[in-house]
Amino acid sequence: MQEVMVVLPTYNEKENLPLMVAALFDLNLPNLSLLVVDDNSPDGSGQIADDLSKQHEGRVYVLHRAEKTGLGPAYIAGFKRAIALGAEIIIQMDADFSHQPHYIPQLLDCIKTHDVVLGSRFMKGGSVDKSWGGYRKLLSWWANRIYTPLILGLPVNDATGGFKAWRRETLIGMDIDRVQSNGYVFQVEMSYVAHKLGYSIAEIPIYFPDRQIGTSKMDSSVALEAAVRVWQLLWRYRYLNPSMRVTEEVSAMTP
Ligand SMILES: Nc1nc2c(ncn2[C@@H]2O[C@H](COP(=O)(O)OP(=O)(O)OP(=O)(O)O)[C@@H](O)[C@H]2O)c(=O)[nH]1
Ligand SMILES: [Mg+2]
Repeated sequence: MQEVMVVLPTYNEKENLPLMVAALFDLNLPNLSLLVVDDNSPDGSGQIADDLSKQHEGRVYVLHRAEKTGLGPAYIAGFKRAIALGAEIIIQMDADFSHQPHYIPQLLDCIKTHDVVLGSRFMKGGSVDKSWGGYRKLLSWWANRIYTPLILGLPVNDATGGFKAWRRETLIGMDIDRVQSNGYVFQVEMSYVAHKLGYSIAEIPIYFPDRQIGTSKMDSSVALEAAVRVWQLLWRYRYLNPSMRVTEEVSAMTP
């Protein structure tokens, strides 16, 4: 059975983290472990993660980073550690329950036949929190489903979606150290690099509830900035093609 590792970035998630760990283990997937990536949260999430790691020895790992540098660098560091720990399938998800653990079996099913799977809010069957007003919903739908995919030629219905399953070979092949962006654009950049390198992307519909506990701390989340940065991605990766995949043998990630 393939080893699955959930990479869970945390910054001030002391209430959500124990609930999330319990919910993940409640899935009863014997080959599932998790890696918490904590950026020295002032609320002590890192200590809570260490305690959980002791409680669930060999199933909960913790990567402590000295300072908060944003979601992108936290994920890149987490992916590299998960690969070093031998993970075959890597799941990325928020710790605030906007990404609901019960979708994981579906992600795992789909990753058998695709190189990356995306939990999608804006495909048929997907949806966002019922409290979102019409304007917010429309703007987000347009940005994720029309604007970004159209500019980049990216065949996804949720460009900034951050609930994904990756095959180990996909992340290695993408040479993820190249990915520098943060916030919403990080999610776009990862999917775009995968697509340009010819990896197959599947989507499953998800319902995305707003966080119930804690506060948002996405730093570069200004929508307008993200909209401009999409053009930068187009330029930056204009020559990227499937012949440029990195193999496990020459990857800097696998010594
Ligand atoms: N390690 C780390 N985790 C982060 C950082 N920024 C955000 N996170 C975590 O990344 C996930 C997503 O961040 P959120 O604050 O929920 O961002 P968001 O979903 O845009 O905002 P909300 O709509 O308020 O939920 C959560 O699990 C956060 O704790 C960071 O700089 N470092
Ligand atoms: Mg959130």
